[in-house]
Amino acid sequence: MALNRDALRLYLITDPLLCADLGIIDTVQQAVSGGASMVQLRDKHASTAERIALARGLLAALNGTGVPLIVNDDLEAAIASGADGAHIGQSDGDPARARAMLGPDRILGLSCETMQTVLAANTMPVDYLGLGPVFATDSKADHEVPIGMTGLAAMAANTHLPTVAIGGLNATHVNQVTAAGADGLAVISAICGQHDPMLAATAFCPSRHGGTV
Ligand code: TZP
Ligand code: MG
Repeated sequence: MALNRDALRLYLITDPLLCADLGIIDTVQQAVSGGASMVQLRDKHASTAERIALARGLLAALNGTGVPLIVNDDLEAAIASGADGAHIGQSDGDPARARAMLGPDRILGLSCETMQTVLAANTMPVDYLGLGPVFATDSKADHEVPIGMTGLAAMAANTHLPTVAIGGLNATHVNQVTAAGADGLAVISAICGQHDPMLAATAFCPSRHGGTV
């Protein structure tokens, strides 16, 4: 399992509607120029063939950057495209089965919305946990009850696995999320659909613009 914890620092998740103007590939390229350190292709309505094609395009765009590409929900697309891994939720099947399909080297992420699921994940063959939603968000329909920064801290303290916080987060939350013990922030709307995705990503990465945070 080949995940570098640092890759979770700024995890961009793509949304086809929010990225419609600029396009997913340009959005990702600009965000990575601004410091996005991991990318997830997430499109609930695409076919596997469409996901494979888009993932291949993204892999070409990311080539040489060292930024891993993860495919949401679709193990077949992750494998066929040559992506670096897959991300699944609690209702997307057994993580052990996902691991068996992906093999030992691809990255496998799992979403956890409760402490119970975090504790269960501690003995599962996954590489990182997505914890949230921290705050309510319009980017995910019917999301679970927000855990808040307090819930995030409790959940991060109860796992040895790398963690990324998700849900309603923007650049103003970097310090709080770090203090809560998560390795990074996963975001959709703070970057996708923003006028300047590079600038939007840079705001999460103080060292890139000489900040002191
Ligand atoms: N899972 C939990 S919240 C969420 C997902 C995919 C959406 C996060 O989007 P945003 O715009 O960063 O709140
Ligand atoms: Mg899912």
